[in-house]
Parts: sequence; C-alpha cells; structure tokens
Amino acid sequence: MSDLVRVTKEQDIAVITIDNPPVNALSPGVPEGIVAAVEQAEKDPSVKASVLIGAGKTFVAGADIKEFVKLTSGTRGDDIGILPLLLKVEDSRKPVVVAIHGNALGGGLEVAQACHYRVATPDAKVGQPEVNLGIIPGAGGTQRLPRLIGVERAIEMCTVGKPVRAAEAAQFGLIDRAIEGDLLAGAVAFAREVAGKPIPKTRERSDKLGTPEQNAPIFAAARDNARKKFRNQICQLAAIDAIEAATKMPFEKGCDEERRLFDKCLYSDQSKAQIHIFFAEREVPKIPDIPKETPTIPVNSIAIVGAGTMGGGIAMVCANAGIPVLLKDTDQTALDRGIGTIQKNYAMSVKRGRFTQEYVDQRMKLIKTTLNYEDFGGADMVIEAVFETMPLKKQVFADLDRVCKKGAIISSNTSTLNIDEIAATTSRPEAVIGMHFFSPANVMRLLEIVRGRKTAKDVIATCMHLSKKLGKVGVLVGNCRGFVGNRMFLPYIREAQFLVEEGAAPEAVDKALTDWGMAMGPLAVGDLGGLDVAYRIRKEYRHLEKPGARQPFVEDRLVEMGRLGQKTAAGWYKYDADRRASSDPEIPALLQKWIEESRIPQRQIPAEEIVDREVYSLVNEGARILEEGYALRAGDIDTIYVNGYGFPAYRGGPMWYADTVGLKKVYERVKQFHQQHGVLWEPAPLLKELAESGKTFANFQRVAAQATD
Ligand code: 3H9
Repeated sequence: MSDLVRVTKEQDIAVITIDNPPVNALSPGVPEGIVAAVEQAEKDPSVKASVLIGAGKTFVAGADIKEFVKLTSGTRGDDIGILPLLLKVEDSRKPVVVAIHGNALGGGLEVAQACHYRVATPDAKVGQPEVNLGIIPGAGGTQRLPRLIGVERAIEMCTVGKPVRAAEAAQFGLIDRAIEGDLLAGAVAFAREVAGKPIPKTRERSDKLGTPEQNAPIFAAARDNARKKFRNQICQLAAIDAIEAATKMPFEKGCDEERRLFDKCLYSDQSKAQIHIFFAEREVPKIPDIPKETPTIPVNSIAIVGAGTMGGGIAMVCANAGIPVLLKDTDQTALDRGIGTIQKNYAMSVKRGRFTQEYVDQRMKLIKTTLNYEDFGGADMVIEAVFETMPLKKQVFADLDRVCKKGAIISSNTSTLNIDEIAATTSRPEAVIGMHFFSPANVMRLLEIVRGRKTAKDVIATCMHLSKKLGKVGVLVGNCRGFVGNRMFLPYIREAQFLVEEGAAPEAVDKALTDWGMAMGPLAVGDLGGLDVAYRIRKEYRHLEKPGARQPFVEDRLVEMGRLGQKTAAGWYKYDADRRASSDPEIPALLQKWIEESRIPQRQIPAEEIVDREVYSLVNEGARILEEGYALRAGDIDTIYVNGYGFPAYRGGPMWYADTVGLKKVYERVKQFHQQHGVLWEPAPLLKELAESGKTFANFQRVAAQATD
C-alpha cells in the first residue's frame, strides 16, 4: 500500500483514507493505493464493507494536473491510467461507500462514480470541471455520469463544468445520502446498512440513458448551444460526443471513445493554454520578497470613500465576503443613489436566482453609510473610490491620514494615477496601496494590487490574502502609468482606431477580434467605458508620447460631436434603450468625410491582420512591462488579461499566445508593422532578445526585484 492511502478499521468496516495534501489529487500512487486497499478489505473476512474518504479539508480535487503537463511536454511517457483501476474498485465483491466532504471534482467524482454508493456532507461540491482545463472527463466520467443522472444533466455538468452542492446532487441521484454532522460516522453506519446486499455497479446501469428518439433533440440542442456559448472551443463538443457514445455503445467501447476524445483535447493548444492559466492563477500569490509566512493585518471592517458605481460595487464585494462596510459620500443624495444602485443590483441577482432574498437582506445589513470621515476611526482598511483626478485623490488621502487609526490600510481604486504621489500626501506611505478593481466590481474577478515604493510587506500580504477572501484574483503589479492591464490596453485600443482610419469598418475590427475569441471587440469596449474617458487620458498624456508617434483622430471627432458611447446612446455604434448595440448608418459617412480630409490611403484589411495588429500590440507592450519588472511573471500578465479583459482562456493570455505562435514569428511581424506604421511599433527589447535566442516569455525570469515606480 502506498503511504498516500491508508486503511484503518471501524470494527467490521474498513476505512480507506486518501492522504495526499493539499487537495488529495490522484497523483501516481493514489489510485493504485485505493485499489490495493479495496483488495485488502475484500480479502479480510472481518470486513463487510469499506468507506473511502479524504483526509484534510477535501475529498479528491481530481487527477493531478501536473501529470498532464508532463504528458504533453513529453516528460512522462505512459498515460495516466486511472480508468482500469476504477474498474477494479467497481468489481469489488464488498460494497465501497465513498464519503465526500469539500470537493469531489474531475477524477475525484469519477472515483466516486465507480464506488457503489456515495454519501456526502450537504455543502460538499461535486463536479466535472475538466472543461475549465480544456479537457473532458477521462476516467469513465462521460460514461458513468449519464448512467447515474441522465443524459441532459450529464451534458450540463460536463460542458459547463460548474460544480453542484451535494444536497442538490442528492435530489437527482448522484449522491445517495446527504449526511449532517459527523461524515465518517454517518458513512460507516450507511456501509453497515448496505453490507451483504446486492452490489450495484454504475457501469451496468442503463435505466437513465434514454432512447435514441429521446436523446437526438437533446444532443442537437446541446451542440448548438455549445457552439454559441463556447465559440471556437473543442472540449465541450468532445464531451457531448463522449456522452453520446455512452448512449450508443457498450460501456467498454464508450470508454475507448472517451479516451480518444480526451487525448485529442489534452494535446490541443487550447488545453495547454487553459492548464497554463490554472497554474498561472495559483502562482500569482507567490511574491519572491514576501514569503508565505509574512504576517497579515486582520481586516474585519472596511470603509469606502465614494458611493458611485465603483464604490457601490466594491461595497457589494466586501459584504458578499461577510465584511462590514461603511460607505461614505459627500451628500445624502449621492449616498441614497449609491444604496439604491446596490439594492437594484442585488434585486437583479435574486431575480436571476443567484442569491436568495434572505442572503441579500443579510448582506444589506452589513452596509452602513456616513457623511463623516470621523466615523472611519474604527476601520481596518479604507478603499478610496472617488473621481479619477489627482487633486481630488490627494485631498481625500490627506483627510484619511487625519482620521484613520494607526495600522489601518489606506488604499486607492485608481486605475491610472501614480500611487506614490497619492501616498506622499499622507504621513504613512507604508500603509498606502492600490486596489484596482475592474468594473463592474461585483462581477469582474480581477484585482490589480498596486505596490507603491514604500508600501509595507504586511500591507501587500494582507491585500493578497484579502483578494482571495473577496473572491478575486489579486495580481501584484508595479506602479507604472496604467499599471499592467490598462498600460497594455492603451496601444490595443489605439491600434483599433488606426485600423478604422486605414479602411476597416468598425464592425469588421470588432468581429475579427470576437471571432478570434475576445469577449468584446475593442471599439465596443470603448463605447462601454465611455469614449470621453480614453479621450481625456489621450490628451492628458500626449506630452509623454514618443516624438513622431501617430495619433488617432477619428475617435476624438466622435467625442467632440458628443458621441461618447453607451451613455449617450451613440459612439462607434448606436444603442437602444436596453443598451443593445447596432451599426449606425451615420458612421460610414462620417468616417469617409474625416478620412478624406486626412488623406490616409484606404485598403481592405484582412481579419488576420486585424488580429495580429491588435494582439501583438498587447504582446509588445507586455514584453516591456515584463522586462521593466512591473509584472513579476508573464503568467501574471496572462492572468490579468484572462480575468479582467475578456481574453480567451483557451488562448492562454497574450504572452502565452505569443509563445504558442513562436516569438520569432511574432517579432518578425512586429518588425514589419514597425516599418509600415512607425515608431509606436518599435519592438520591445525583450521580445527581440527572446526571439533571437529561441526562448519564451513563459521561461523568462527577471533577476532584479519587482519594479515599483
Ligand atoms: C481531471 O480530474 C481529469 C480526470 O477526468 C481524469 C483524467 C484521467 N492537481 O486552488 P487552490 C493545487 S482534471 C494538482 O489554491 P483552493 C494547486 O495548484 C482535474 N494540483 O486551493 C495549489 O498548489 P500550490 C479536475 C492541484 O482551496 C494547491 O493545490 N479538477 C489540483 O482555493 C491549492 O489549490 C479540477 O479542475 C489538481 N487537481 O481550491 C479542480 N487542484 O499551493 C482543480 C489543486 O502549490 N482544483 N491543486 O499553488 C480546484 O478547483 C481548486 O484547487 C479547489 C481548491 C477548489 C479544489
């Protein structure tokens, strides 16, 4: 028996415990250990049944994802081989009851499906989240799950990948009993109840598989839906194919088909990219000069300055995490409006079934309001979310310095301003940090945590921890203009305008990018954020541009006409009362007039060029950021883009994507754009260096510490 799996006895019941911290992944030795333990129990005449359980805070979070990386990179030759081992568990002549707490995900749920009975704590989560890694269940899950819960539900679980609570899963037969209280004791009692009875094998069931006539419309609708919802992705369709095989083939043949489809997905660029993002997100909290043991400051109350869209959204994020919030604005009308918006947002969540009314009532109780800074004295942390101008921020921080208690963290939600300049208005710059939430704050997962020159390490460590508690992916970035995300976005947005000025229709630019996988096109994003915002930034920072840098002009004209985007119902597109976009017939005429005046030569621009210019503008700026040290790793940049800018996870983020294309090829294209379009396309020195030495962004290690200004 491996030391990853141990067997103890509760009188006549063998208790098989998987102990492979932190999440009991099915690393080499674990599945083998389970089989050995089941066989040992089978041979032991004093044992009537077994309970399989996980040590620590969870059952099994799935196959060991690191092993997949070894397989696809060629450092592991043989396959993962869990499937045949699970057949042995299922063939045991004594019942095996799996007892689930925490999570049973991916291979973890597949182990559970091969066991004869499943019991769980009501709040345990069970799911097949493989699609989040670009793969499908590969240990019989696509064959056993439909046999347990029916085709339609199995498709839902395997294509959407969202886990369900065990209490809910018990209602549709995936879990045999939800156990309140002591799980092991409940599972042992359950095992005694079933010992000696005929042993049910999931793979021999067919009662829930449906008939071809019943299934045909289900599969057709599922494929249709997957093509729309998961554009360009292969794994959701593969999961549907594998489940269809379960309905049409004997179990063993279905498993062969699952295996074929699993391999097709695993070795695809899409899966490699998604697995990269999985590990990149988990790498993000690891800060070289801030060890895990760095003490953190307890944050039990948060005060927010500014009850506008951002402040209100942040208040919801804090309340959702159970943290009491004090929301301040300058007058009662602004506060009332802010609270009104929060209530409206929560009401929408209740309507959509995301929250219950009771949950919302509890959250609303956590949000208090004030007009006075004097009430901030007890707050452990302050998040400033006022209008984005330096003089105003400085005033707010001077006030906060006066009222905040010693040891409080004072943060700004600025998206562009210099955090050191803000910190310098206080007597405690070590307590000041940027907390750049993305709009809408209660929806977007990304949080850029901006490290100032003097920010204390415990303040950084606290904010990194807090981000997880708030349900955000917190990425530590250095203090440069636009930080990481917006600094890269600026050239991206600008290039979209150049493309229009050279002859591409706005719709063609956006479509090329959405077809490629971006959640929204760049011009539609401009309309959403407000064209005046980008306009103001362009004017404010024009003096910092490289001499001779090309300036976009069409968007400036739109702003000057009062076409500011969604908020004025017209920008690059026009908008109806529900903010639905459509092409604006006025735009082509306006463009023609302005472009004729400017005499820029016009041409047809292929979609491929649109994508290259857009995506490589991100990559080139990302390379500068990486070299300058404002991002710690290429994976941090990818995490920012996937979580905050609608970059498709299946392309792995801009830096990973560039590695996939090959940096030599990317560099050649950037050089070509440099020749054609001038100084803004000057290749980043790091891109040149890595391309010429045959290296990748993923393996680039910066020697110096993270840049802070
Ligand atoms: C699969 O099962 C395919 C099958 O069909 C079989 C095919 C043959 N493997 O997220 P956390 C590490 S595919 C390896 O911060 P939390 C993670 O990297 C798999 N490592 O914790 C981190 O390491 P470190 C399907 C894993 O409490 C540490 O554990 N399953 C795995 O916030 C803590 O992770 C999934 O996709 C793994 N499977 O969340 C589930 N899982 O400390 C993936 C975690 O060195 N996992 N690690 O950075 C999760 O969703 C979350 O980890 C979980 C816990 C919700 C379980």
